[in-house]
Amino acid sequence: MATVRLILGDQLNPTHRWFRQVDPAVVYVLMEVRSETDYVPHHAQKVIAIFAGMRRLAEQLRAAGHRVRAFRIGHADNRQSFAANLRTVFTEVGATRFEYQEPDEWRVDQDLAAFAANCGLPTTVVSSEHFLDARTGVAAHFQKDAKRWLMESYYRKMRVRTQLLMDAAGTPLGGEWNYDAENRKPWKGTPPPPAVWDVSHDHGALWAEIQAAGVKTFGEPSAAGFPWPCDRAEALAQLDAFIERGLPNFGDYEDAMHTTSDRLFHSRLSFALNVKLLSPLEVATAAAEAHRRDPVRYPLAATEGFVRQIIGWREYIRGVYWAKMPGYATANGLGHTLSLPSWFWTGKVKMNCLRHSIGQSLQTAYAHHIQRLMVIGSFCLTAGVDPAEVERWYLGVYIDAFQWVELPNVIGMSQHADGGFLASKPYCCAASYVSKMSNYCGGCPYDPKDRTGPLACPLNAFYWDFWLRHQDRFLNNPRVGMAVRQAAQMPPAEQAAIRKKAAELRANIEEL
Ligand code: FAD
Ligand code: DLZ
Ligand code: SF4
Repeated sequence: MATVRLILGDQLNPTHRWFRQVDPAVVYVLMEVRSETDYVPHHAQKVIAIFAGMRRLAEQLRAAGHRVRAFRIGHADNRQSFAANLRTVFTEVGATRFEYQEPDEWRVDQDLAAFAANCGLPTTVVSSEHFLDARTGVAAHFQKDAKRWLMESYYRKMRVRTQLLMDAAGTPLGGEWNYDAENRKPWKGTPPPPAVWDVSHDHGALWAEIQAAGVKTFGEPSAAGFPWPCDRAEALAQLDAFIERGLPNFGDYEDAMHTTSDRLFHSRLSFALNVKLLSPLEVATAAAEAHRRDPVRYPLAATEGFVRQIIGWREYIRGVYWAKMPGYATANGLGHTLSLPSWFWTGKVKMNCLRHSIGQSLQTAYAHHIQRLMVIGSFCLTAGVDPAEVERWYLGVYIDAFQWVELPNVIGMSQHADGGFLASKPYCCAASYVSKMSNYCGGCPYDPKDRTGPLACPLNAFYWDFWLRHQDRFLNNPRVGMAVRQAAQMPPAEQAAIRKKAAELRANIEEL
């Protein structure tokens, strides 16, 4: 009699109730497999971080007395897929029961359900005990046939449910639910960004194993001085460091970008959260508690902004994913078909904002929200890149990219490919925004003030051409109607020059 329990690469929570009791009749299985490393090209650091985390959890479970069967990527007995390896283990241990935690990815969920239906063993699916809400919680909150689900309304419900940043009367602290308007300052060098809280692992041997197994990756592995946490203690130390050093200025500079700091005051906790080393409730509670202790050092606007990302956006995005899959993956509401430029894989582009943001992503597997949304994503949206190609790139490149969170952010928030279901406006910008929120334009060969000249910033022609191309769709959108009207009221000659410039840029997209 043996129960086999599967632990996926993003289920590294050592506090899960599974592990509370040692039971010699239970065998935990973790697998480094090619079916997971190869379904999209992955950044080297993402593969290393997931494998390192799985190995550390396996070690910890063994040390606590649990039975563990771990498949390493290069081992001869590894049949390189969940199903094939599970069958091996079932035979090895004489399995009589199979259990797994609810997967977060639609593809894996489907595959495991199909496997369970055919494996001949009674199977139980248990909660991963990570999220605040059920997969269906967001869908249940909104009207079924609503054209748009507004995050803000769901977020308020989550504030009430968690009682975070609420006063005794049941109203939001400070009287407002959302302080976003206070959180849009550019950063000009002061206050200095906090000393970084990265760990520094040497994963040289693991990286050699990954390469020897033939796993194809891209990006800088950083195997020496590897910065991502691989266990809960390291993740908790990073949470503490963020609260202490980053949170006080998180709000003010949340939207700022600068060549001298790849993160400014952002937490870099997304990897630890997404592989479940940290729980969203403990992260949001730590921030709210800091504000309660010292509201001067931890302003309400900063704290509320951070808490909203975790209990609002993160949960809402997950609910949209489960409500809209599998069709969401192929949504292309604006009919965009341009191929992703090859420099997304090399960073070799002259546009300084993109060179910096893509180069940083390839080097570090990380970019913060505004780089993802308003530089890289906005370029793809206004140039008209096929959203499925954009989605594939984002899923591979970022350390925190798991499809349940990545896909709605790319398809919905960034590429507006879902017809505006998730985002109430297309998030896009011209050079004026980049110039205001960063120092990128200073080191750029293009002119941020010009729209159509030979050295005009490409973002400008793409931006205005985007509104011209899609004016019928967005003219009545209260959030962007003004920009659309501005484009529509330009003299015909100027419109023609913008369209011509954008077409030329598209034709020469590899040379930008
Ligand atoms: P912080 O700015 O410190 O924010 C704190 C936490 O809030 C993050 O760690 C994250 O868990 C959560 N959060 C913030 N914004 C969002 C959001 N929009 N959706 C969900 N959670 C959010 N996040 C991912 O975790 N994985 C992805 O693959 C991913 N892809 C994205 C793609 C695009 C096009 C965009 C616009 C955003 C994407 N995000 C993704 C959301 C966000 O950009 C990252 O969570 C954030 O940049 C991670 O860095 P951080 O931990 O320093 O975040
Ligand atoms: C992303 C990833 C990678 C690169 N490798 C593995 C792996 O070898 N084994 C594993 O269990 N999980 C891996 N993952 C994460 C999965 O692709 C997938 O995203 C989650 O397990 C499903 O939620
Ligand atoms: Fe980017 Fe244009 Fe500024 Fe260059 S000028 S950094 S391309 S916004």
